[in-house]
Amino acid sequence: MTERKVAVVTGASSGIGAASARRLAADGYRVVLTARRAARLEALAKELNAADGLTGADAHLAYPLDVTDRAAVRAFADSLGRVDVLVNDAGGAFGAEYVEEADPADWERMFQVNVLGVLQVTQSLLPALRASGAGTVVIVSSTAAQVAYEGGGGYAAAKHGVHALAGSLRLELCGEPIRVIEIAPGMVQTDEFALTRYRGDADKAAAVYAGVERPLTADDVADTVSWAVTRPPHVNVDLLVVRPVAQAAQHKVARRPADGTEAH
Ligand code: 8X3
Repeated sequence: MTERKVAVVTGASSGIGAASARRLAADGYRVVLTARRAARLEALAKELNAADGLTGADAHLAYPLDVTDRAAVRAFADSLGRVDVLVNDAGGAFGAEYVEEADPADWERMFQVNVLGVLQVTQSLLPALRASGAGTVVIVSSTAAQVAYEGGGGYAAAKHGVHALAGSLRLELCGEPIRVIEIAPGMVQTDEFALTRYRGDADKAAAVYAGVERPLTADDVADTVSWAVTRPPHVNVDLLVVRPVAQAAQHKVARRPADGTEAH
């Protein structure tokens, strides 16, 4: 039996999920990495195991999983022993069309991964989190969980949905030793988020961050995940909003124009 506390991280193949897994491993957790892309997960688990000198049952684990596959999520939960922390990071934005033009299939995918994925993984792991005596559920939402913006209708609707899930769950678990933490990042520059939203259009993805002085990185958000998770168990960080200094609000972003002069 492992002595380490166990943290399950979804969406751990890249971006905030991978950074959070790295950070929680550094914090001393045994990390169970899940995402659909097995090769990436296995490479990260191998890296973390080499760094921590872990082998066998104590080792960090890569478990390929699609959080939208209910039966697979159940089987995953059944395969686990101890679980102290669950970080729900799997998510994404698919398309940036205005509501008038949006494809309901994109919205359905966004609801599946951003809302129902969190529901299914959280439901399935609650018994183990409860059994830990001091469980933590982290939901990585977005500032899109708080405000709508043009072209963000489906994503904002899904993230508002998972914000509501976090709120209901926190109320329903009141009196139990499980805390529910929502972390809402604003502009974070990762390899894939904007590229996925713009369906692989690298120019449009790059334009999101153009001229912005230091957008947040995945490591910056992982730092907040780590901080919230490592507070004493009676301390619940209900909602943590984190943005780059250059983004005062969703629509208020300071950008340097291409000629280098300052403009706000
Ligand atoms: C990502 C932040 O501004 O693209 O969740 O909605 S934003």
